[in-house]
Amino acid sequence: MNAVKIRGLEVWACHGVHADEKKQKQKFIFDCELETDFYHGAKKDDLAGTLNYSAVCDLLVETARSNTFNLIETLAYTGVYAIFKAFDTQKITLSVYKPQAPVKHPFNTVGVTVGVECETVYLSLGSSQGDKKAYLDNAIKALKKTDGIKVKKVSSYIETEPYGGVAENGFLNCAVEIQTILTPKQLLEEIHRIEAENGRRREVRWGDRTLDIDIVFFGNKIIDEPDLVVPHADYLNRNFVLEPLKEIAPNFVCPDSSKKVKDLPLL
Ligand code: GSY
Repeated sequence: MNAVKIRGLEVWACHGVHADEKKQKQKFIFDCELETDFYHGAKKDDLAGTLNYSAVCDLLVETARSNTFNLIETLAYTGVYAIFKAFDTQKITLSVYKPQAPVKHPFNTVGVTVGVECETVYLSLGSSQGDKKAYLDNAIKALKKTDGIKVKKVSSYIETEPYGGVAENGFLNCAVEIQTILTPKQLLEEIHRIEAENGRRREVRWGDRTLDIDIVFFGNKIIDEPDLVVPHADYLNRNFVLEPLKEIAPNFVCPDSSKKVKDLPLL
């Protein structure tokens, strides 16, 4: 494991619940640890092969100075999202300290820590109502705009027959590879938000819908909870999931079977 570390980065900015904290700058301190593979950067002695800690400091200072938050929790998450967007890193740990916080007792400092890990996730998108292509396009745009998500690959859009015996319209389907620092439940919340913003009603199970986004794989995780099953419970029976996945992730190893996606049979 390789990591770039920043300790004690000082910035004067306006964050706090009290009105005067929003006007009067006070001191905030960042500690940051970014997991990244700089083996080749070190071997070539080349800054391009690692994370530039000075650029990370610039980004954190800019994030702190250009916002005014009530909570250092929000400042910490905003910093984490900014780092994730700008740099290639597997793991981010960011602490924010507020040594001049309005606490009526002698104290050293107060602070919070956010720790996240980056996972590769495969999503299956489908639409069978209205302007189907526009719904898939909108979903991809919304994923790109979501904090903590980077869209890496999008498959071709394919026309498919309705599956499951309830929906009547033909579907347009695709698969999307994202990298995310959200947890599975946080990602599910964002997916539900994007579906709702695109007119999705949860009325008829298996029925026609403007937009459906399913999590097929979440890294190597196996999840079996009432509201989330990963890998997707029925993906092996759905050519409309497998075909686009074979296009963008042929060598992904399915965590439930250890088979590569390219070797999964179409039905
Ligand atoms: O769970 C996905 C929604 N859905 C689809 C779909 O996306 N494509 C096809 N072909 N049939 C479907 N039936 C349902 S429900």
